[in-house]
Amino acid sequence: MITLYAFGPQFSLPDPSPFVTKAEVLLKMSKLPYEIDLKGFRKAPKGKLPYIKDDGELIADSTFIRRHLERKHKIDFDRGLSAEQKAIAWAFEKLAEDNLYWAIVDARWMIDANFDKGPRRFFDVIPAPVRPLIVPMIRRQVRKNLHAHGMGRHSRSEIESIATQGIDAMAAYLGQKSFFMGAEPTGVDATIFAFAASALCPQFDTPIRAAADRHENLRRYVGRMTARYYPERGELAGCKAAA
Ligand SMILES: N[C@@H](CCC(=O)N[C@@H](CS)C(=O)NCC(=O)O)C(=O)O
Repeated sequence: MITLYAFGPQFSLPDPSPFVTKAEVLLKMSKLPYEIDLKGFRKAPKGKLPYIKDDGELIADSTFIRRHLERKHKIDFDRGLSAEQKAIAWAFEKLAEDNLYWAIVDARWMIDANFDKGPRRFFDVIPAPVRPLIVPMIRRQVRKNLHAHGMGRHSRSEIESIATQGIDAMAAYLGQKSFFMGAEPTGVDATIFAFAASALCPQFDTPIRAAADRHENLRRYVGRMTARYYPERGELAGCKAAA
């Protein structure tokens, strides 16, 4: 049995981390049995979630989790795709993970109203007397991370325009297809779904959400992915589960 180390459902999402959701959808696609452990963050090999334990072996990072499933369990997530389609899928995946992600982090962590109803709640589990020390410290660290990445050096409106362009590109490429690369889901859908749902998350009121909300095809796509991979949920990120 594979163990997926996760944060656990929050903000009406399967997980606040799109990377954890991506890893979970990949596990669901692979149809391998897995369980979720919410207590693994402190022992994370790369200091981040997700990671998995498979037969005693720890694999950190959603990209390497996918590679592990492909190699060890012979799962072909890109069945039927040409080399050109695989290249496009990889480029969109990294657009979401290495660019859009940081705009979402900025919106959730740096806008006070979003922080208060979102990430601040992560710290409800630590004793109240130390919260006033820990919470600003972690928030400062996130600000540093944003700065180191580069996204944090832009003005808020510049960040939002970059995020909007990424979302528009995702929606344009999806077009009227059922899934990102065609009629059936492939590996990239785990990522696009996770990030589209994060962008659409109704908990956070941001231009990023407005940008995603403008694309009916993206909302219907999130609903379609929800129906397939989280059928127990009637809706996710404000999108009705429907095939
Ligand atoms: N490249 C990693 C990114 C994972 C990641 O950024 N995880 C974040 C949550 S979204 C995390 O665990 N952050 C904790 C920290 O940086 O302390 C992957 O694909 O899994």
